[in-house]
Amino acid sequence: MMIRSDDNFTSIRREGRKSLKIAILGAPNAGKSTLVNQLIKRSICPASSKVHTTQIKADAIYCEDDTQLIFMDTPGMVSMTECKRYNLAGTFRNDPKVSLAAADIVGIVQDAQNIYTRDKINSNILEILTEKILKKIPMILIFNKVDKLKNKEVLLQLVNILAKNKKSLKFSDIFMVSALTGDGIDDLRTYLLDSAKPRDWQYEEHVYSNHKCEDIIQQTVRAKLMDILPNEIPYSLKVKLEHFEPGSDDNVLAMVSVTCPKKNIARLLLRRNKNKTIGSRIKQVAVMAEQELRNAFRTPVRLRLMVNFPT
Ligand SMILES: Nc1nc2c(ncn2[C@@H]2O[C@H](COP(=O)(O)OP(=O)(O)O)[C@@H](O)[C@H]2O)c(=O)[nH]1
Ligand SMILES: [Mg+2]
Repeated sequence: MMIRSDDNFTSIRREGRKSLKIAILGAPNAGKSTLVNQLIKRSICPASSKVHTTQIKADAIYCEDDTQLIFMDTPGMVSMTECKRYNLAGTFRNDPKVSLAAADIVGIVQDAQNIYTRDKINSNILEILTEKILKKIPMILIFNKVDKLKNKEVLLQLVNILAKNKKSLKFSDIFMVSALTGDGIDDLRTYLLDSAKPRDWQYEEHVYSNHKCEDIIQQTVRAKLMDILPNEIPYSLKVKLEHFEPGSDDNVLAMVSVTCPKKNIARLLLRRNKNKTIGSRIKQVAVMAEQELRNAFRTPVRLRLMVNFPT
């Protein structure tokens, strides 16, 4: 009899639960990862000013009251040719499709600042939005980087082109946000919370990512290197977590190695910046990554970076 009453208790507790899986798609650099971080209020999806920062899909989880939102951040959509030319992992082509198949709703992120791409939906995205998917899964359009627009009328024009046209995709709703400043983010989150479906949660309440802490640390260091190093240089570096130690009071200690293909790149990282207050570039990377990881894990993080190069 005890067992049955426990069972009932569990099912009653779970009955009120709701969840929603959101696939976030968009061109490289549209701000997908930054947006997801804002929506879940933690920096667990590494973002940078360069393309191809996100190499593999990640679930980012946000819980509020009875509702669980699962955001599926994806690498930016690339064509087969780009994939081959830049030697990108298969995840770049495949992950957006996998996320799409699991989604309750799709958010297409459009960079409203980019005058070359803002008035059309990325062709690689259109390619994977098959008839079947369009019929089954509702879509929302999210204009990002509106903080960069001096003239907001542009947005109205873009809406007309992308959503009010006979040939355009059907969007259930349109949002205008700045993932950088947080503008419009609360509205979008509330909309998603309200759209959640009654069903059990996929993740336990305390889980906020399906990636391991170790992977988030490594990806964050890589993203900061991408922000701080010029041109193609960061793509040639190997970033590896050498040591990871969850400390006593919930804090984290990590050591990450950065292996450079050439000595002059190592020098670039290690040289003191003359007019910057914080010493070398590698020191700057460590400080920025530490800050972001504190925000991700909500616990103190001590990060050591080590630069290796061929002798
Ligand atoms: N000004 C501005 N920059 C943004 C905004 N959202 C993202 N960014 C920047 O755009 C760049 C690419 O962001 P990221 O999230 O890595 O894009 P992703 O490749 O789509 O995941 C980064 O330098 C971000 O700081 C925004 O709303 N406004
Ligand atoms: Mg990204």
